[in-house]
Amino acid sequence: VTDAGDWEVVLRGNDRDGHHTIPAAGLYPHQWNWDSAFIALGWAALGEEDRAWRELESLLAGQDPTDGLVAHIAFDPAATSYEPGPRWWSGRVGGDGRRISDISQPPVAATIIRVLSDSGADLERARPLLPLLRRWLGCLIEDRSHGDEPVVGHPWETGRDNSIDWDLPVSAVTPSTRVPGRRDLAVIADDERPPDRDYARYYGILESSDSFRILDPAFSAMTAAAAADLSIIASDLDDVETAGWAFWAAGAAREALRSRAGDDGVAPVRDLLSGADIALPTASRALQLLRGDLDPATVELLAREVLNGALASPFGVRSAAASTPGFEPRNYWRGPVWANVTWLCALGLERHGRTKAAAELRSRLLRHAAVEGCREYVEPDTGEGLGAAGFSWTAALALWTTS
Ligand code: 9WN
Repeated sequence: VTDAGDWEVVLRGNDRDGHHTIPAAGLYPHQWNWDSAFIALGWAALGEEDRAWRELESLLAGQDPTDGLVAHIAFDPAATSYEPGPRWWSGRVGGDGRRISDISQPPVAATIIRVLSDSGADLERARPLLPLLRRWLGCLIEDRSHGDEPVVGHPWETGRDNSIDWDLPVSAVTPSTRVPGRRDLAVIADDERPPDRDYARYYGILESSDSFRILDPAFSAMTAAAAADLSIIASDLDDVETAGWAFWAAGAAREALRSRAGDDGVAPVRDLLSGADIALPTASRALQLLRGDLDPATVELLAREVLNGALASPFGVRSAAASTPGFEPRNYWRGPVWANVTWLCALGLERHGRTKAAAELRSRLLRHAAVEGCREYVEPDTGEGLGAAGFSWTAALALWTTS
């Protein structure tokens, strides 16, 4: 069993000079975007509020000053073991001089700051971050958008890399013939990671950047929530201008989701290249619990799905229901349970007033985090630990949940 002492050891072991925390040693040696946001909660739970803010500050210091993008990876020049490394991207450099990728990740940082502030952290520390958050969300909701939802240009951008949701659009991509050796497979078993066939297409998108363009309702819901949370923290800091813009942005993204939702109130994935709507029982549904404007009937439906329906697991929320064609209970985002999805769904439920349901999901998250090795993801029925060991956000979210 893994407990608070081990979770703390994981975070301290993955700390890089008090600047940022890597997701997992051996597999992910750089700073990742949404990882750092979740990880900040772990530092705060350890009583290290200053370190929590530094995690968020270093994330935003890597922002591209030209267009506001906060990339999915800010590269550590000392780490060379990860592919695709900086040479695969266009040469972007963050404001702090680090090389960064050309794609983003779900912008949960603003939501994390609101959660920190709600639990008593000194919000004054967020003041210099407000313009950076505003530019990042502006880049997603205004500059890279389709009907007020962010256009997602790579499966890595969703954070749910090989989700079954993207099988159709990924299958239309021309595979690259220049895929470097799979370093991830030196550390993780093949059947827990995407196959070479998928990687050839992930690199294919890097070579032909408009070959994957989708709307991910989970990414959109997290963006809408981030904008709503930015509006609240900006207003708490008397930054009326930022608060006003963010309020508008949250409303626009929510309205866009609402306008293309099905009869059950839940929006599908849309492949913008083929025009197909893809409605599968995956985490793309569950994460829409973060939409503040859901009708009570939709909240009830999704609450049932994640607590005792198709997406429920004793260890949290499944990345895909067992009934999804292509479900693989041990493979990455094609079925296993991930702690960040469970935690975000709990937050959504709590914000809809479903306190008991949120508490139940959090107790399942702790069951995941107690699995030997503090693993990246777990098998949804057995709780078998999978992927990286010593995974930072699993540790951080467990520390936060028990603090
Ligand atoms: C690509 C770091 C990241 C997470 C993602 C997860 C995985 C990377 C990879 O690891 O993606 O970004 O190499 O597989 O899918 O959510 O942020 O933990």
